[in-house]
Amino acid sequence: CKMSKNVREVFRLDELKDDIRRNMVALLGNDPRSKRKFSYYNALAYSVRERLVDLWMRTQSDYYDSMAKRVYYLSMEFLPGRFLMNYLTNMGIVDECREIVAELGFSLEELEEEEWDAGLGNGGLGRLASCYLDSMVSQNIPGYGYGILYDYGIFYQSIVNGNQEERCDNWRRHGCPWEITRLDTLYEVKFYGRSETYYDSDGNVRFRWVDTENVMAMPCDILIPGYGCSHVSNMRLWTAQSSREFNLSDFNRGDYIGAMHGKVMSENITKVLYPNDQFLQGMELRLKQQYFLVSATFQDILRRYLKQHTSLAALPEAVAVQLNDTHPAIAIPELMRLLMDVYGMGWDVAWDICTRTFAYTNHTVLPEALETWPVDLLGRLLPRHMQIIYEINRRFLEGVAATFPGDTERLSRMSVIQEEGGQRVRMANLAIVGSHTVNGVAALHSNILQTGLFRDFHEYYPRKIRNVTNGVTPRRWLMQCNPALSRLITQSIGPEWCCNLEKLRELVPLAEDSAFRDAWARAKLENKRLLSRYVLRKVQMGINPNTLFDMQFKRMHEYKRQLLNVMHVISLFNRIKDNPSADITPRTVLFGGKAAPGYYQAKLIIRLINEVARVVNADADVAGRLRVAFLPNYCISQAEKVVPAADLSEQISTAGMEASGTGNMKFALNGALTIGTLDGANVEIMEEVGAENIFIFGLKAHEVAEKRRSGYNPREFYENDAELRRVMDMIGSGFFSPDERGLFSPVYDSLMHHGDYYMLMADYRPYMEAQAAVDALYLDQDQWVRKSILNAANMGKFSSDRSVMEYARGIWHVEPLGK
Ligand code: 26Q
Repeated sequence: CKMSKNVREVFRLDELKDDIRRNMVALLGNDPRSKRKFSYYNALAYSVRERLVDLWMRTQSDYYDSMAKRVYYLSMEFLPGRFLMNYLTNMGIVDECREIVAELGFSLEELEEEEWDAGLGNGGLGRLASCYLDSMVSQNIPGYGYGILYDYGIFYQSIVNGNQEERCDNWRRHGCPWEITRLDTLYEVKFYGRSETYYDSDGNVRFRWVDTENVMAMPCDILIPGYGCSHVSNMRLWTAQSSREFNLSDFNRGDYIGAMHGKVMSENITKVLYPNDQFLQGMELRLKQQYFLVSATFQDILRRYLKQHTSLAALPEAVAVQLNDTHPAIAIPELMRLLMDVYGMGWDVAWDICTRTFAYTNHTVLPEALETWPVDLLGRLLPRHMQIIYEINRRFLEGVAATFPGDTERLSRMSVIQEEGGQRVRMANLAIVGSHTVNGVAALHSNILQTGLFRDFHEYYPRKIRNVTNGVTPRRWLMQCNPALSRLITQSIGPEWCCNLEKLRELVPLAEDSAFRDAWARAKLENKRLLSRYVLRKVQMGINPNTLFDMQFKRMHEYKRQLLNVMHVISLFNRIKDNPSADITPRTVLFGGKAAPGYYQAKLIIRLINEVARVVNADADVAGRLRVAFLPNYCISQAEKVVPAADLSEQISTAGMEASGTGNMKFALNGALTIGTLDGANVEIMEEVGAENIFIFGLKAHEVAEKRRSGYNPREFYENDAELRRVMDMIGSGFFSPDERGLFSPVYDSLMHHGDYYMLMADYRPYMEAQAAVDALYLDQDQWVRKSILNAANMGKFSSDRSVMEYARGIWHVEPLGK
């Protein structure tokens, strides 16, 4: 579509092979005759990257010359995965490169496999940030990602005797050809110390932050090429460097090792990504990471702004800052501090600038994931910010009290400071008060924010809380990961779909064309074959591509209910054992996902999946009809293999708990049918594909809430459903853990004795019925394939291009730059 120019010329493809050889020698110091794949991957990567630098600089000077408003996407996590194929895809040179690489004696796929994932995030929130960068730059919206360059990304998961083990992800051990380190740009970030009052020359009271411990922030840029490459942007990731004068007094006193200790400790700030998703532990180092990101980023933002402006008054017209959850919300008091203490503004002017600059995206309603920081911790690490937060809160509560006189309960609910159980700062409240717009990530979720979690705020600021439904980039999540299907789609409706995903609607009539359905089924089967080979390599298990591939890949969490899926698997097992000649639809049930290292229950469910798999896969009666596997180390590059091969996508969270989900979109876009609850974006997926093309079951969000209120009794389901009872008793009695009978008692107990908070027992029977409908439909391949096509065809809404344009027009107030 946009790929009109002659890419051979633009990217000097005639010279690419020579450049690869040159980089082998000059950059990597390798023998050009070497046949090491890793060297060739690197040499290719450098040769590709150098072809983008010009375009990047041109893009940046376009932004500068047009004085375009810039978007800064602040996120503690980005999850880009691998870069090589994404660069080639967006440059439009995949096929050309494949030929050149073949002439060098390699396949592009084998070089691709040499790259280690950039796993600088936990899951959905980080991947969303990466999809949004792709969509911003592909649509000429001047935007940058700002984050942290962790030395160690999300841990590497292996499975040993059925249990998760974590190993450190030393992802840059062999270097990273994509990063451009700016050794010469350093910003100082302050910590600790105290806030001091003084009088300026006009006699006004002012504040300064003194006696601080300082750490330097060094930027490292990674280019983000837009599709068609008319624009190239970057993410800027910060790494901590000790400051040169660190602990100078210790050096002077002759305490060399003591002084070095301080230096080393300060560089720890960017060592490791916290592997918790949806759960908070208040660690000082985490708060340091957050402020480190924010302080360095704002120095960079203001430096860039002040090159073209003399006053900060127009900052909101030139800069939009999106806070990816509350993790960077300390940016709000930080900008206040800069405007007042460094640039001398008064409170009201500074506050007006602040609230017109920030917008905040909420990604969760789980109470255990809402960030709060102890006042004493925050006040010790960032004393001046703590003062500013108190003042923000004082003024805010004054306004609330004026609107709702005498409503002290409301004041204590809305306060930025939580008083019960020791004072804590509620980062969500701070982010709402300091932003002009707050958004949820799917229609249902935004509704829950308005009427539940942030209800008081919605009453006070009736237009502040809105919805922007998440999306995924069709470049990585269809074009790049699924060449078989992409080729078929392009042959049938032309290439425009990848920048205008609504075009996929043109596939709808083709669902009635039997030749097209056959071609669709062939592409799907090819992907399933490729995945089968991968599974064989990874877990030494053969799976049959002609069975129904039933997949649940996502972080392990009780609310996502991988356990409910296991309960279905056990039920199928029992049915086969009871009636070995039963006519059942052959299935392969695949799982993947990491559990936070400290999340005992989630780790136990991984163990249960593996023990159930062991029993099921070894059983002769079951052979050929049911197989179960857990694929270790789910990550972006694994998702790119799994997603195109799925027949059935499991999206079965307790209604009201999954903010959006984005895996649901990726699977459906690649032609999987969804089995799911009316949760998160599943609701909108159903609206788009039609209720007849999706398997929806279970309690609705409001029913979950009602049941919680009126008293939910999980045992009732146990007593009234013999099949469920049998499943529970097998788990509880050690059927799957004969050497350790009590191993899974905590799983049993959580449902039977601890209230079954996620209501698996209530949803078991409806889920079983939905699964029966899946089985029946799969037997009618013609109908199945028809629905598979209709699913992909109706995913247009879930392009991150659409999401980003909604942010751009409705929140950031930026327009695509003309070109
Ligand atoms: C917070 C404080 C300290 C340590 C860790 C954290 C932390 C880190 C990551 C808390 C939460 C997260 C991640 C949240 C997340 O990924 N949420 C998901 O966001 C997706 C994108 O909007 C949604 O699709 C998912 O529904 C939501 O679960």
